[in-house]
Amino acid sequence: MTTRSETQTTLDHLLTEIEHRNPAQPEFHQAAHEVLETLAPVIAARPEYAEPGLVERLVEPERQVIFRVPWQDDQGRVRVNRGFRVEFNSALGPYKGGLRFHPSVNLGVIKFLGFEQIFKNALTGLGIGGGKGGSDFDPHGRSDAEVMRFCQSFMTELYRHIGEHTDVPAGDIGVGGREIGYLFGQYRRITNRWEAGVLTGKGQGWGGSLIRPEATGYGNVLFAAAMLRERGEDLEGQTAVVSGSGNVAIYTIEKLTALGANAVTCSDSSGYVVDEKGIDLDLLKQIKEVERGRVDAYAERRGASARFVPGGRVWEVPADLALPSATQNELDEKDAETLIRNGVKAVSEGANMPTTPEAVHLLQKAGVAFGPGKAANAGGVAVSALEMAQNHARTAWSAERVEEELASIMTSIHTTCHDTAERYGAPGDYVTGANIAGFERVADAMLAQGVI
Ligand code: NDP
Ligand code: 2IT
Repeated sequence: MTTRSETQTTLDHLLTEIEHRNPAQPEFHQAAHEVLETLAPVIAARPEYAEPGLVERLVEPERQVIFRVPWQDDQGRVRVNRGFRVEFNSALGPYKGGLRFHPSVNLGVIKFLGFEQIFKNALTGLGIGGGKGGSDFDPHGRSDAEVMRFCQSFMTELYRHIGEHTDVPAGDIGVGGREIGYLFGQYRRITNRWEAGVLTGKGQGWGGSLIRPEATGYGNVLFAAAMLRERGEDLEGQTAVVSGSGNVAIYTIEKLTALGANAVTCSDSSGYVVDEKGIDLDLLKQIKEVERGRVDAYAERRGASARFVPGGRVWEVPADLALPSATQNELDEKDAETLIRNGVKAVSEGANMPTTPEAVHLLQKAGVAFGPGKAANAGGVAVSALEMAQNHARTAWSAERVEEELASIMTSIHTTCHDTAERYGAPGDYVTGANIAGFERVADAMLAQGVI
């Protein structure tokens, strides 16, 4: 029987090896550290998990595809971007995970996201493996026609790697309903198949699930509410700071407001808006979803209650709850200190890995309830799996039914993380609970399926 500290030493050696084998991938190293630092208790307690090669296989993607994406801009100039799809782990089901279009995308970013996705998808309990993809293409300022040509070129390579039983992409940063439409159209044209289950996040008239656009934000608010309930509180009357102003942020604000909280901020890469009356969602949706504008336009049009702070971060606005919903490493140690000083009670991650490791440590030490993204934002991919189920049965569920299923999945993820943390001697530590619970499900399937 190996002890926890011997197991941790083995995991630390593996982490050093991961850094050497995957140079210049800091985000992937960060994600691997964050998971492997919490697994010693379960590996020490269950000898089958100490089998040589199990964790080594888990940190190595099953397949990684990198491809050229040439396209023509509106002036007829040829542009060249890089496309990625990392098929990380299919022990539990077809690879599943979003596509991100953002200039910061590189292989390390996609690997961090794909690695997180393995555990997140396992936590949903819905039989989906982990994958992620995207491109360094920047959709900001591009016309619809340019975005369409880019998506068509991207799919002209990607189509050969995906399929309803193989790998099922969806949206992420820079990829929403418009992009999924263009991608689906090109897949259908190339393959001559109506294969609805090859992509999720589709439009409602052609195979998309009701509540998929809302699911990540709604789910994160439900997760935050469950954490508060553990402390004898609820959302009613709480002030919340939300970062981002995209898909996740908008539906986070919508659910917070519906449940009686006051969401007072949103942001984009230009700065943030604080609105003491609470964010006016109709106005925000008009600016972001219809006009594809910047958040300063919100402050200009809203009147006296709102102001725009160029370049600032929402974490300086005093609040009971913080829901980071933009991008990785957007909430650092200094931000955590500010939040703690201002009396924050809970931080729940809508984005993937938005909180730096140092900040997570500070928040947990200060007794703040901390919901890691792989648990808190799993509602999006969970409803994607429900979309696949509807596509497979050639049916469409009502919004009420999907929302009920989402609520029950989020409650179950919360309970699983909470109870697992307690079982392994870390009560209240949702990071440990989520990592161990996700790991157990994937590791059991990998062990049963042999060395592949
Ligand atoms: P969107 O593209 O809809 O919105 C992204 C928002 O974040 C925008 O306001 C954007 O501002 C801001 N943002 C993105 N990158 C940066 C950056 N480097 N610096 C500052 N601001 C930035 O994406 P989503 O809402 O879909 O995704 C947000 C987060 O949620 C991501 O971490 C994603 O991985 C995660 N997530 C998404 C899910 C989904 O279903 N969509 C599911 C689970 C997690 P700007 O326009 O100025 O760039
Ligand atoms: O990070 C995520 O979970 C997503 N971007 C959603 C993935 C999906 O397949 O719906």
